[in-house]
Amino acid sequence: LALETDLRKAVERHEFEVHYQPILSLAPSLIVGVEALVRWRHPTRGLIAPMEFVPMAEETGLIVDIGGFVLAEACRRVAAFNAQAGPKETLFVSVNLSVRQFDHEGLVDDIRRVLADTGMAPELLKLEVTESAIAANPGQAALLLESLRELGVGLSMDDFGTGYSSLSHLHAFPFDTLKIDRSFISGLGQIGDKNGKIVHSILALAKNLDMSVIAEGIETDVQWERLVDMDCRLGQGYRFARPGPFESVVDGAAARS
Ligand code: G
Ligand code: G
Ligand code: MN
Ligand code: NA
Repeated sequence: LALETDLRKAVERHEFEVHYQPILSLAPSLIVGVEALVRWRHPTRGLIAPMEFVPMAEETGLIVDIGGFVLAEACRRVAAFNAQAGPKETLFVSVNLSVRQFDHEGLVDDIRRVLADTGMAPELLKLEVTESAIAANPGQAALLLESLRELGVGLSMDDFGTGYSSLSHLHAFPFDTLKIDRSFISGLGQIGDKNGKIVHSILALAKNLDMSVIAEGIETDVQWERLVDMDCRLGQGYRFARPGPFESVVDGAAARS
């Protein structure tokens, strides 16, 4: 397969880069963290989005190497930023973990080493895990997530509401943050607005469970206002910033606030 061969070469040649999307406090809007999102800098095709290669990277297991790179690079970047930032200006960084990385024996040690090597504060690293990653092997996931939690890092359930049996997962796994999937944010403020009730319920649930919430995919002022009305504290989306190189998104977000 052409893509698989290319992807193997890309890993050897270090053709990946990390873009960042700001995560903001919503009232007032202020950058508080970033989500790391991988891109492939292909020698002839230019910048390739993860949708086009992450599935193949997961199938082949190459995501273990790629994910390791993303983690180290993101921690290096954000730790360097935090080292020169004031105490109230430090950022957290969210890194997506693939289920294939769960199978990798050395994951916890790798993360511990990255934290030590980069000087990244553990409490400012958040690992994003989807419900489907957990559903694949709940027993293994529970043990792994507990070990990660012991490192002092945060755990976010990504794409919340799109997987299944999410409620039992919330209860059984040590997540501290819920990321509301953007499919629930998109209809906010539109006629009918069923999503408003769902988002409202998710916020109440998270509050009862003492979890933070991040709304994903905020694209409009109306969606933003509805979330603030519902007391949703954190969010990300094109309304504020698209993912981009670290310097540009962080400077851009600071300039707008
Ligand atoms: O950046 P973009 O919106 O195109 O991301 C699309 C998808 O790719 C998202 O579901 C995101 O979680 C996933 N993704 C982006 N970066 C990474 C990464 O570093 N590791 C993993 N496992 N998934 C990623
Ligand atoms: O699946 P995950 O939540 O990790 O992926 C984040 C993805 O969502 C990235 O691909 C990012 O580019 C995308 N994204 C971020 N903000 C918005 C937005 O406001 N609208 C849409 N449609 N996608 C967004
Ligand atoms: Mn994510
Ligand atoms: Na998500």
